[in-house]
Amino acid sequence: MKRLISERSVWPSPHFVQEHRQDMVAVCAELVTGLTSSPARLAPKYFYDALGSRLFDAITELDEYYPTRTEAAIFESRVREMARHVAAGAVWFDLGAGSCAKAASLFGVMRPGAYVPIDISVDYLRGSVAALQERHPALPMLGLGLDFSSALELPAEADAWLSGHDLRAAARCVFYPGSSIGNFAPDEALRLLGQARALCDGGGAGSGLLIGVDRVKAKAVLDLAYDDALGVTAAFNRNLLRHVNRLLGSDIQPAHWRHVAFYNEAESRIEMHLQAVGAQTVAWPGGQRTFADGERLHTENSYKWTPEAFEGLLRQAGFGEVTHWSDERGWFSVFWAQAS
Ligand code: AVI
Repeated sequence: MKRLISERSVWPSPHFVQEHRQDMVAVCAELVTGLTSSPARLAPKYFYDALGSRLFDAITELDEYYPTRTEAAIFESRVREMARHVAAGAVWFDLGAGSCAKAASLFGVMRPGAYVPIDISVDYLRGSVAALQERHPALPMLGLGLDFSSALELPAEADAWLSGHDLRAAARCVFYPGSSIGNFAPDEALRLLGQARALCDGGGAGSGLLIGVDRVKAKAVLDLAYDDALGVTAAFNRNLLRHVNRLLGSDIQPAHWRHVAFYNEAESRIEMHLQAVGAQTVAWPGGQRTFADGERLHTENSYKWTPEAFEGLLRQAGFGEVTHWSDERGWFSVFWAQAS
């Protein structure tokens, strides 16, 4: 006991580890490759500068954008059933935690043993985790700055933190709400789910993945959810260009690009593009590209799944028993996938 207390005191809670460092040379190279590809493309991760994150929060309040409130209602009404699957005392790994609000709303029923929010930047987590720690002073918390979209792997310091809290053998719950898995192409989603399974395997019995998934539905509903009447999603899409200008030093004129979003039924995905209004040349230090009138720049895919197809993906990733809960309209599902 004495040993435990002194080891724990080495880790004041919350503790933070910044694993990901933005490499500006690599970022610029990636942006130039995207801008000069045919068709041009920019990765959706560049939506989320400070203004983009606020615009996304505004999207979640729109009448047309049903996923956030539908998922919240599923959690609210089914959390007790979910708690029969998720082990009390589990270490929760919250992927893309942001404000940490979704996980925190489940703590009362789920009773985690530790909380590990993961986001690309620890700076973004600092404020939210500090406030959460005040509400849950006894819950060990570790904020991890990690770009899990390229690889979901715990840094050595996180392993040491778990050992220091005697949590190496505890069950693990990988929590990935918000249907962000839809922003990965199926092969990339499979890779990420496989890594989530490996993360679960590092823990004890009863580990698994709790994940929110947006479902295939009528095209009219999907089209509106990504092209709202107020134009908030259009602003979110165009803001990517401002962010790219800041990162790359380019001179793209957001006003000269039109928001285009539609459900591609053959691919089961929403596609978001920006379409050039008039021919234009975009320049950046060391390069340029001319876009013809009407030419498109691809900014995001958001894949929609049937429960059967997503369960198949979970099994392919190595998960065992799968359970899911959904809303009355069958628009959204929350899956629990047991690791072993
Ligand atoms: C973050 N992600 C789940 C959102 C989605 O629905 O694919 C991003 C988004 N793009 C436009 N609206 C919302």
